[in-house]
Amino acid sequence: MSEPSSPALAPTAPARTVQWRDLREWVAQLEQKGELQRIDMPVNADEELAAITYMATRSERAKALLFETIAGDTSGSSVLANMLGASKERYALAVGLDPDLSIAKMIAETRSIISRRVAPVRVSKVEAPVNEIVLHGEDIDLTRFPSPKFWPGDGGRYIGTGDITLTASPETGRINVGCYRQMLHGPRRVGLYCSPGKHGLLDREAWWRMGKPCEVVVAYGIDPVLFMLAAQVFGAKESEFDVAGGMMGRGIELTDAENVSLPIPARAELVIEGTVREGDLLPEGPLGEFTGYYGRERSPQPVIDVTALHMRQSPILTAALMAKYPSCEIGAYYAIMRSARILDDLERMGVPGVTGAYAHPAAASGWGIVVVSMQQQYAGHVSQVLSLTAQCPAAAYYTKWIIAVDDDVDPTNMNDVMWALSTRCHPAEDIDIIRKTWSTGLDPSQFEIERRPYGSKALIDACKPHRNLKQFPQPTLLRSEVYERVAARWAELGFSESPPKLTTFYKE
Ligand SMILES: Cc1cc2nc3c(=O)[nH]c(=O)nc-3n(C[C@H](O)[C@H](O)[C@H](O)COP(=O)(O)O)c2cc1C
Ligand SMILES: [Mn+2]
Repeated sequence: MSEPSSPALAPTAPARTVQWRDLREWVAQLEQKGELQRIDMPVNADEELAAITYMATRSERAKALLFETIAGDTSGSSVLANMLGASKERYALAVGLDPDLSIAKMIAETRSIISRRVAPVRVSKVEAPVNEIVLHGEDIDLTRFPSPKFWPGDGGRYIGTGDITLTASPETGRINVGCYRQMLHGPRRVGLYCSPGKHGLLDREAWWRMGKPCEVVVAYGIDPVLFMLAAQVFGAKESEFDVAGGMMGRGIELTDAENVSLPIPARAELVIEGTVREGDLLPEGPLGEFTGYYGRERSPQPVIDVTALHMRQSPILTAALMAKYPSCEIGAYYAIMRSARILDDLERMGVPGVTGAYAHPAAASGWGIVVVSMQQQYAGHVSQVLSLTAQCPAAAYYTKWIIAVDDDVDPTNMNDVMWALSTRCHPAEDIDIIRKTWSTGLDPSQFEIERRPYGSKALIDACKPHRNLKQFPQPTLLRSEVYERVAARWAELGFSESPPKLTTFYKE
């Protein structure tokens, strides 16, 4: 057996400050740790960049890829792909954790990291590195920058995938940070796709109801913390900049814009300012998605009119490939953060006995399956944990399979989970289905598009049956004295690595 799963309570870790301030410094760290691969041969942004990224990332251990020469580029840009990807090590480097921690420990640490808040810091325009070059109006030509077309069926070139988009609520003034895809239409015209309910969409519609255009600021080369943060859901009253600052242990540096009242991330690589007017639509999409399929059909979507551009010399643009695991940019970090938030939700509800949770990234980037581990304390406990996990805010969207395992099973270890499913679960008795649950049009398992928002969930009890806990056979475990004796002689026996850590042993 492997290590037991993480404790349900978040440890009170000391506040950490990451060792880098922006994308460039983070890339330098990656290189120093052997986590960066530079590609200096010319690469075409049209399907070739994505093909190289997809092929390299068929292995979970793929490095971040810095494409230094994009064929035909006249802007001096390079493109960073797979910046986080399936790598828990790069996730750890981005949030200041030890890359050697187990996934279960990273989930536990992440719970404390995402609970911290540090307010942004204002810097003057002249101090802001993003203002090395500032362009206005007709001097701006976004077609000069590399904008990948990822998949053969994509509807266009996407300048924005690994991006952050800022909008403000006209009612509260609260600034939202979201990651929304952006298809390039022309030198100063960029599509902005937001799905229903997203804050960027709610903000822009609130401006339009007042008869005003919606101001936006978008950064296309962005550090991994702002990127991760922008793709997470926070409440409409929370400051997502404060969360990002908390994750870095340092306030996010912001500066004033030229034309809009929103701030500009001062250390970003390439930033645009603009407005989105009601009724100004152009055909957008589709784009190959995190599900491993194309998402929505091409449809008319709002367009940003770009009025100012800020950039550093030789900017590094961040591109996020959406694909089947392990090739998806939102691999490791989505799974870790979602698992942390599921544990937070279960703790808030006061569910006893939960010892760990994992939303495995191979299940459509952590959306499809949640495994929860627990110590059974009373009859009906497993059913309670399964139902509450299935519908807690952090897990309710999309998740189809909720699997409960005993606390001797590590939910992050799929070998262990399959063992539990195969030896402790009796399908005829241990599976319940809930229907008409919260899902998405991106799930292709129901063919009729209108049905897709209504999902269903299987609750799978892969714990030892509570009625027969006492009679349930002991697993084959080592006697602890024998384990200790062998572990002490491990090197002498000719093994070069340290002995495996075992924590559960045979009981007389
Ligand atoms: C690479 C990437 C691309 C994304 N593209 C979109 C998109 O085009 N539209 C959208 O609504 N959400 C998209 N998302 C998901 C949103 O970023 C996510 O739902 C986030 O919570 C949105 O922020 P909000 O909660 O402040 O609205 C994308 C996420 C990632 C990581
Ligand atoms: Mn938001």
